[in-house]
Amino acid sequence: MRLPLLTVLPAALLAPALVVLATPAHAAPGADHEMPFPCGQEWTGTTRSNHSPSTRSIDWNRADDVDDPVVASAPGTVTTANATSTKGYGHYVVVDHGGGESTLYAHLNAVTVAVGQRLDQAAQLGTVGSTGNSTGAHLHYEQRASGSVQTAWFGGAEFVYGSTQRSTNCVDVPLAANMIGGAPAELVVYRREARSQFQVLRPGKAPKVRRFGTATDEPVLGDWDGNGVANIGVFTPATATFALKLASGRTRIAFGAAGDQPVAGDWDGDGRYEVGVRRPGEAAFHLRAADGSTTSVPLGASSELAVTGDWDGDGRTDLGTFDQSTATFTLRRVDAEGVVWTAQVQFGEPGDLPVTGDWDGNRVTDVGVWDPATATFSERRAAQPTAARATTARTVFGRPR
Ligand SMILES: [Ca+2]
Ligand SMILES: [Ca+2]
Ligand SMILES: [Ca+2]
Ligand SMILES: [Ca+2]
Repeated sequence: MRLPLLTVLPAALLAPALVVLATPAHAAPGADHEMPFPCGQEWTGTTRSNHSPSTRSIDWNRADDVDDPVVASAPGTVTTANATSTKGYGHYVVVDHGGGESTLYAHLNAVTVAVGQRLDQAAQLGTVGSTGNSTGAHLHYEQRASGSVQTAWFGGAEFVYGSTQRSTNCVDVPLAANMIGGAPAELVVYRREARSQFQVLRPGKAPKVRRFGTATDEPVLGDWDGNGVANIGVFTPATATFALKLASGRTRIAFGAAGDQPVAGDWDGDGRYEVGVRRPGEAAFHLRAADGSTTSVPLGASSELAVTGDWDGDGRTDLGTFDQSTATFTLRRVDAEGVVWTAQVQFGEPGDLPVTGDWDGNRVTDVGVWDPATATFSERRAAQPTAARATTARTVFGRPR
C-alpha cells in the first residue's frame, strides 16, 4: 500500500506507456523463479535416483557449458558464497528469497558475489564449473523451502525433469538519465536479452530502442562525451570491463573487480562523466578519475544498492545507497568545505528497485523507485531529494515480472 502525500499523474507521461499484460496463473508456492541462466538460453535439466541431497535437485547441462554464466533465478540476498571448497558442492552460492525459501547453485568455477549482497533476478552470481564432488561441468541447482529441496518451478510451471527448456529469465532493469531533449530525465529500461535493449520512454511516441550489451551485462548511463546528454554503456561483471557507447564508436575501460556493480557520474564536475563501481563485499564505492586514478568511498551496507546523482546541484555527482528491505535512500554529499553529510529519505516500498534522475530539470537529481511486480516508476518530485514537501508521479513502463 502506497501512501504518498500527493499523487500527480500527468496524462502525457502515463498514456503512451500504459500497457496491461495478462498475469500468468502461478500455482507454485512462494517466490516466482525463472531458470538460472540468461534469457533465451536452452539448457537440459536432469536428475537421477541417487541424486544428493534430493532427487528434486537439478543437474543442468548444455554443450560446452564450462564457464557459462549462472544467474539468480529470483531476487534475494546472498547467504553463502563459497569459492574455496573442494568437496561436496564445491564452490557454491545460496540465495535467500525470504519466507524460508532459498536457492543453491553448486560446482561453480567462479563465484562473483559476496555474502550479504542483494542480488536482482537474472543478475550473474558465478560460472558453471566442476568443483567439488563432480565428474564434469554442470550446474547443480536446488529450490529449497525451510531447508528441504522442493520440486522446481520456473515461469509459473512445474519443471519436467529431463526436459530441455529455454530460459525466460528476461527481466527489465530500470534506469533514468537525460537521454534526449531538455534537462529532465527520461525513464529507461534495460531489457536483458542475448542482445539487450535500452528502451527510452518518449511522450507520445514509441520508446527509442538501442541494442547494446548482453543478458548478463549490467547497464550504466552517463554523459561520456560531455555534450549534456547521456550515453548508454554496460559493465560486464565477470570480466570487470566497461563498454561505453559514443557517437563515434565505443570505448572499453577495464576497471573494478568481478562482481562489482557499475556506477557513473561526473565526479570532478567538468561536465564529462567518469565510471566507478560499488563493491558489495566491501560496502564501498571505487571511483575512477579521468586520469585513471581511483578514489574509494565506504557507504552503506553490503545489502544496499548503489545510486548516484547530484543531490546538491553543485555539478559534481554524489553517491548514495538504497536499502531495498526498508525502501530507504542514504544520500551522501560533500559541501564546499569538504565536510561529508548524509541524509536519509524513505520512498517506495520494500522490494522496489531504486531509480534516480532529475525529474523536473532543475539540475538537482531526484530519487524514485520501480516496482518490479507492476513495472511502475514512481518519481519523488521535490526541490531537493531530501525536501519534506514532495509529490509523486507514476508511470508504467517496462515489463512487469
Ligand atoms: Ca531529457
Ligand atoms: Ca568529469
Ligand atoms: Ca553534488
Ligand atoms: Ca530535480
